[in-house]
Amino acid sequence: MVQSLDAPLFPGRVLLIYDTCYERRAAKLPDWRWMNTMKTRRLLSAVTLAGSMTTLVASAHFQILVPSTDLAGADTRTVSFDILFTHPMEGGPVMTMGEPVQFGVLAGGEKTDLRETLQPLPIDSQSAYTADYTVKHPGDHVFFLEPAPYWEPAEQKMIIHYTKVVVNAFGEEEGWDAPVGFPVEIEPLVRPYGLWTGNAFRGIVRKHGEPVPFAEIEVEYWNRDQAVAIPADAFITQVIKADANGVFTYVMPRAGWWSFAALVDGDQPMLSPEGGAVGVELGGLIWVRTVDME
Ligand SMILES: [Cu+2]
Repeated sequence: MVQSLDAPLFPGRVLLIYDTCYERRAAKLPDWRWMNTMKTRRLLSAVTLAGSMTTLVASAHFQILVPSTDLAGADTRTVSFDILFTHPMEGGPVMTMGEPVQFGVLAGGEKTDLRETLQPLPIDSQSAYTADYTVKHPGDHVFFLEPAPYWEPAEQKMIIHYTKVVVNAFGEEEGWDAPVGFPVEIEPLVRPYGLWTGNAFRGIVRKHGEPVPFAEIEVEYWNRDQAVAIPADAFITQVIKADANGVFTYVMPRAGWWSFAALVDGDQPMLSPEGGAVGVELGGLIWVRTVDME
């Protein structure tokens, strides 16, 4: 979600370049107190970068697909999912989700369509979902979601975040690296569950199955209850690049859920709700959980 500002910014003229989410958050407030929020400070600092071309890292959207556990067992056979589109490190706002195109599980080499299990669960009046799944047999379960394309007017592009998360059942470790077959997908090079805080996560970014050299990956922590203070905007989204083989590494410094979003451009433009043909951001996301050593 990097946006180039190649138009000159004229002094004395307020040029608003922001995520539509901000607009919605602002609309909920009775006055201009929201001008004091961090997001607005980021906006204003971008505006004051007058003159030539600069780069604004817009707030990062992430598709959340987070289960109640990554380790299903006798006491946790039923796994519940949080499914929402938001900015996980900032703790919001929530962006509305259309009806998902795919939601399913890949286990034992077979895919099962789980769309019928999706339950609408609006958050802050925005469409989001939950779903329950009871594991039936041991082994790795790769849950996957293809959300409806999301129109981001501020960036004039459609966004599709193909998202997966792996849940192990009853300790049989088989299948965690099986590809879902998304157009862009992260192949984990680390077993993506049972991870300690401080472990490194590694993966290969693949587009149509082929590694993507120097792919860009955004990393965010799901900062539930805003437990982590954000000292400066640069801490919200960690930005890393893959190497020449499409392989990336990131060390996760805190217990909780982490998301890795490999971002590539779609091959084909899409029609926006406003009518024009626009570019498409394709994300390949994987969520992993870290646990503190006690
Ligand atoms: Cu957003």
